[in-house]
Amino acid sequence: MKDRVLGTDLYCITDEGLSKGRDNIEVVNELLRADIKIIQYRAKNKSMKGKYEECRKIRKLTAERGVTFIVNDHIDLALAVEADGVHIGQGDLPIEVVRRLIGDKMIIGLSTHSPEEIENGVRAGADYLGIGPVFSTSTKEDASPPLGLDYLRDVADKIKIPFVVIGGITEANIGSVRESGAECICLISEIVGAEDIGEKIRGLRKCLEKK
Ligand code: TZP
Ligand code: MG
Repeated sequence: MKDRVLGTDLYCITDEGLSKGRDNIEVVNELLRADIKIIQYRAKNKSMKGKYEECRKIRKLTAERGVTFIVNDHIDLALAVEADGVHIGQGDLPIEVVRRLIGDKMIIGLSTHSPEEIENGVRAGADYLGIGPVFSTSTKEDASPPLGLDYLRDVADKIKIPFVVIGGITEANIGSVRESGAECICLISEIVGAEDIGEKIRGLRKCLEKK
């Protein structure tokens, strides 16, 4: 699984509150139809049992298609459904501890917001880093201030492991994110909130092709 951590396309994250009445399973099916290769399950307002039931279904759907499945926040949930990895933040358990719990085969993604966090995350053994928010966003309640494209350009060349850029990315600005050094790009509201998720993904990929 680690041979294809991230890639150079889009990374999609679930958010039922933004999905226009569609549940996470419907959204995941749309993402799979659009040939998305990495999906993260992120659900803030749901019981653990509810999350488990959804993740089990998503694990099955993604495994059938060879799609990488990452669980946000919950190491126990990631283990329980045999996800490919877990994505954690700066306030979660230290990477070394997560690694001890989940072993070497699973992917660990870490959100970062500064060069120091990047350096520490790489040293601690993260498999990939999240860089963001690059632009301002209202999707994440406790998002830190936007880092901007100059920051992205500064760090992109120096990061020695795969990274994904996130936060406020839309069809209008995704080209500038790619031009600033991002290979893998993550969007939440722009994709899950689209009327037609497949069409939105095709539009986003067109913007990337032009770069
Ligand atoms: N982490 C940093 S910004 C963000 C997360 C989870 C939210 C990104 O959502 P959107 O809708 O693509 O701005
Ligand atoms: Mg988190």
